[in-house]
Amino acid sequence: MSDSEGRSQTPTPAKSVCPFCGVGCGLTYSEASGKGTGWQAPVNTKGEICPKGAAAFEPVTDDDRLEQPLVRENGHLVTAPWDEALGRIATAFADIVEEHGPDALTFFASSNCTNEENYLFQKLARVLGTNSVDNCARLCHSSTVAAMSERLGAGAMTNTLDDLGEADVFLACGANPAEQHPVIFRSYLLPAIRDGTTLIHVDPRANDTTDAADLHLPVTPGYDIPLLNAMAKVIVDEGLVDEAFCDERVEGLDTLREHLADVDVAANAELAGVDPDALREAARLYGEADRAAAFTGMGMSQHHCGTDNVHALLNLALVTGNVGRRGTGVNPLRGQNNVQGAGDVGALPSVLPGYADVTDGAARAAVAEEWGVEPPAEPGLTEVEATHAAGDAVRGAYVFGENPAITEPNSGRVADALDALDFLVVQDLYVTETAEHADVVLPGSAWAEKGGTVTNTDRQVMRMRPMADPPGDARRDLDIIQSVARRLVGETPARFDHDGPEAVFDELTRVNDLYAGMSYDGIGEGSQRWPFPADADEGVGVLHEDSFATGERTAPLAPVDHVPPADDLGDDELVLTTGRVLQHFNSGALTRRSGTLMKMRGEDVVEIHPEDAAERDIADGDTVEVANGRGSVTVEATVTPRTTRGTVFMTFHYADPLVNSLTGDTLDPVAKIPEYKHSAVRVVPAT
Ligand SMILES: Nc1nc2c(c(=O)[nH]1)N[C@H]1C(S)=C(S)[C@@H](COP(=O)(O)OP(=O)(O)OC[C@H]3O[C@@H](n4cnc5c(=O)[nH]c(N)nc54)[C@H](O)[C@@H]3O)O[C@H]1N2
Ligand SMILES: Nc1nc2c(c(=O)[nH]1)N[C@H]1C(S)=C(S)[C@@H](COP(=O)(O)OP(=O)(O)OC[C@H]3O[C@@H](n4cnc5c(=O)[nH]c(N)nc54)[C@H](O)[C@@H]3O)O[C@H]1N2
Ligand code: SF4
Ligand SMILES: [Mo]
Repeated sequence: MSDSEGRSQTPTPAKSVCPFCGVGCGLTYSEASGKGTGWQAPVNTKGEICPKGAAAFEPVTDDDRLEQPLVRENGHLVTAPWDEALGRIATAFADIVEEHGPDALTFFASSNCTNEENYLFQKLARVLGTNSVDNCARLCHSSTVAAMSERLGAGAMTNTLDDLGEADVFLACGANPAEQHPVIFRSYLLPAIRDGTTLIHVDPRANDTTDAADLHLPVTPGYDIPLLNAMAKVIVDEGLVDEAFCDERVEGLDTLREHLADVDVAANAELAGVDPDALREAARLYGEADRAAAFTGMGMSQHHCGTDNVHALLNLALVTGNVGRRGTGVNPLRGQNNVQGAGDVGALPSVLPGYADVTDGAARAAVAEEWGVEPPAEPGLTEVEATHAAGDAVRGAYVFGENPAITEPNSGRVADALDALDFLVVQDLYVTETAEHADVVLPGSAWAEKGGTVTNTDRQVMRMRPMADPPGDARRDLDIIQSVARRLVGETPARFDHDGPEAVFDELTRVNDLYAGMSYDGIGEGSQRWPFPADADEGVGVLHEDSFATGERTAPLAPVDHVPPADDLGDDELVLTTGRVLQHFNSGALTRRSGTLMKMRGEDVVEIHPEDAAERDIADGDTVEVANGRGSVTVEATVTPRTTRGTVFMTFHYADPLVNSLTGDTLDPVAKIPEYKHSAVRVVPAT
């Protein structure tokens, strides 16, 4: 179909990248089926995709897409011309800056959007005079990145998808790649497992990943440190330390040994809710392997001790010499198709493009040379911190491609915070639950309506290509950001007039050392991987081979102690942990609107163990109330032994039940990530 201006929502096939997870599968349009189909791209080399990829064109052809800007009039959102919507933003933001200074503005960038869009978005924040720009990497792997950057000098996957299959052992801790990174699981991990690689899965609930595991440790949520420390103790006691590697590449082995001296393996196993013999077996399998690769996910990162959780895992990898070689390492499987890139291009409050610290004067000067404006020197607010400051220090927010009303913790508080802002701008495809609080809503472009680059979980920069036009008066996100910026920044020398994404990427390569030397032509239909040194064709594969990314030959060990979860557990209470399923994505903004995916999984359930259910007179299929002091939801119970005793599980993919009305907002002190994976709740039959 085309509209009167010749815009077409019927896609024309082109080689692009899936808009959902960080695997980064090549995706194009099948004219035969009207669905997404894979092409032979850098990651999915045989064109394989998962059900979300197949459904990815539904938002492109959806009649419910936002087609006009909206502005708030007498309490209601009404359509308005672009000029008026942009004018209102310019006036409101200028007033806020004049009255309260630029740090009263906050910018939520989008890990669902391109490097070019995020680069210009963070540039806009900084040219306006604030470093308060963040993206929802904060909510997923910020703790992982904090621990890994401190210890190894880089927060990204140490290894590549291609070499991981050489591992003898996979240790997956708090990650469920069978559902969350399906093409990595099926095309890279499962073939190795079938070929003899042993999979150890540490997860409070059995899921599709566990089904492929040789050993399952059903840890109680929040108790990974006791478990990992006990594994380290077994490794140290049983002579499984790689002494040669430690001599050359590791510091602090004696201190770690002393710290572990008091650890009682059986007591730690009991605390963590796992069988001590199974824990010992896991330690031996990992410690004896020639090559062991660890994967770490949200079960580790989303705790108020998330950074320490990852430190405990890094200790294991370092003492056993499992870093810097093929088939080893510590590998965070990243979230959205461009969460890696959003950080790489500087959409974070404490770093500039390429992770240069904002407090580093030389780094600021280097950026100023390109922009003509120097970014501020003080780190800005993180997401959640910014939400908590809404109405006080923060008066205006620009939310680009995120849905915090559903996804930030303690949603009752989030809704109040969004309403407490003087002015909220949301740029999205739909009138989302967040947009309902907005003063101006800008209609953006879906993935298949734009070009640009995204960076996947193993650091490969790939190109997206447009296949359709945005519907109605909706515009490409890059054009929108440029228009807003030109209205807001006035007479500064900073450029926001690039002729398309390639010109923005060229500028990015000049200010981001990791991307230096990359180009659209060089990427072509393949990928370029960071770091991208001048003498490499494809970028560096395995990191930390001869020296760590810190520049040092050695990395320190970091002894850590158990940190009790923020919520105390009352006698009749259970632990609620939250996560994901294959068919839906994050806030569900796209997947809840997909007929195909809703047919596969229409509504949420709470998974509860049979003994916990029996104690509460709950039968499979009953409607129950899950509640605590923060909120309450009503949901159907699935009684299943796959979740561990004492723990219940729900997803956060639905607006109703809104699981984040139950989660707490205590933050990890280093990374500021919330504790999504442990909340105390009562579960009772609904009356
Ligand atoms: N299908 C699908 N795929 C996705 C997404 C999606 O929404 N849907 N989202 C993308 C994003 S943004 C991200 S960040 C990634 C996340 O990918 P994952 O890290 O795999 O995501 P989760 O399901 O949140 O958490 C993983 C597992 O942690 C377990 N867990 C809970 N608490 C604990 C604990 O205390 N300790 C341990 N060891 N495990 C625990 C949960 O039971 C769950 O199986 O997925 C990406 N891919
Ligand atoms: N309880 C609980 N809560 C969690 C988590 C958990 O495990 N448990 N996980 C956390 C994690 S890891 C993450 S990453 C966050 C995710 O939190 P969010 O980023 O808030 O969630 P998304 O659903 O990915 O939001 C994407 C938004 O962008 C819009 N969008 C998609 N594509 C485009 C585009 O091309 N252009 C524009 N303009 N808009 C677009 C979508 O419509 C949607 O509204 O949730 C966090 N919240
Ligand atoms: S595995 Fe991830 S990137 Fe690949 S098709 Fe599925 S959602 Fe898209
Ligand atoms: Mo995420």
